[in-house]
Amino acid sequence: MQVGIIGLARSGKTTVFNAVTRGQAATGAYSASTEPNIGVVKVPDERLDRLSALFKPKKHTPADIHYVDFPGAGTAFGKGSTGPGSRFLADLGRCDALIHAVHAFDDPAVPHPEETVDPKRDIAAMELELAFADLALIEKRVERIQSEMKSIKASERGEAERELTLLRRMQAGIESEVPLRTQPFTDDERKLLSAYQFLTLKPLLVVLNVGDDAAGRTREMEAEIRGEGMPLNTEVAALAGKLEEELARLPEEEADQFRRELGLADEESSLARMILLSYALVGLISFFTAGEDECRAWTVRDGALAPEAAGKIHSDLERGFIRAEVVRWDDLLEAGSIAEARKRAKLRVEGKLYRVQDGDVMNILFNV
Ligand SMILES: Nc1nc2c(ncn2[C@@H]2O[C@H](COP(=O)(O)OP(=O)(O)OP(=O)(O)O)[C@@H](O)[C@H]2O)c(=O)[nH]1
Ligand SMILES: [Mg+2]
Repeated sequence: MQVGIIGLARSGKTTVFNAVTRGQAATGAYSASTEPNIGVVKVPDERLDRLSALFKPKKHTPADIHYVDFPGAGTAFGKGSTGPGSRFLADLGRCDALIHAVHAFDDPAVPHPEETVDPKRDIAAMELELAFADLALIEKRVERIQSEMKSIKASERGEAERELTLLRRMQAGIESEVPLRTQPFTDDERKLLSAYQFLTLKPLLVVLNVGDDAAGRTREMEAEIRGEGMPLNTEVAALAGKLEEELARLPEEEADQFRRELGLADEESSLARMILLSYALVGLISFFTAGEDECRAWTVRDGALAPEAAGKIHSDLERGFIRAEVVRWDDLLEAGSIAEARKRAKLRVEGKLYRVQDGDVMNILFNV
């Protein structure tokens, strides 16, 4: 899974990125880089650990989340935000979810580009920016279909018409301020849409980057924003970015000690919290592949069918998908081996329409 971090210039994107990934990317005046920072965080999963204990594989590979921190410098949009107006539009499109880092700290050394600190304004502005990018994408696609309409076969015309109708419905929705995240789609429509990279379709986590002095009041600040009504499939998390960045650089014990001294001992680490929130927000589940070579966790969206899951492993497996052998992770542990699971009729053979369940261990049979 890939999560993109966007926001106004100097809102603390890189600071939040460092806090979450234990990264060392340069921030502030030193962040002259014009390329995104990329950090990988391993997702802890006890089920995978237990599968590895059984198979003793050569390789143990947890799922990971890639965080991409887009630079503020060198972007085309407005006052240098890394929103969709930037040259990173295509990169943003490839993200599974977005984190919007919002400047919610007051520091004269780091003035807000709009001069005042106003998270609600910034949240609304970014939402608008994302909506505009989607409208532009819809328009382009509509024009394309219309120009192709004359030359396509009569048998394919129906499909093109259906797509046009869908795009127009989406457009009307966005124009009346309903982001794609909250518009209803059938499974078929979703499948069609997955070929495009609509930004308001992506789950969004708003991270309020608050000052150190507010570190103990993060829950209150989140509640205040939520009270205003957050759109569906969005979440808000407040984080004292700079403080968390510093804590993330310390050995765990020292960081815990610090947290106690600051009266923050009850708070989960920002790292754990962001992983959980990102996962829940995107609606992800994990499935496993297990054997003597490798035990590995994979992530796929909740609701994905077997071929889509297979495609996470390799595109050939999706293209040439024949069927999948599936066993629940705990059934496999209890049986002790695939062969024994098969004997106990715990191993199922599933086809293209199988909806993958969280905790499935899968073996994909394919032919390309
Ligand atoms: N006081 C305070 N300063 C912060 C906080 N978060 C970030 N900063 C400072 O604000 C400046 C900008 O932070 P960055 O993380 O580089 O912001 P950015 O959004 O990545 O900036 P660009 O990539 O240039 O757009 C740095 O000097 C940070 O140290 C915070 O919570 N409190
Ligand atoms: Mg930055």
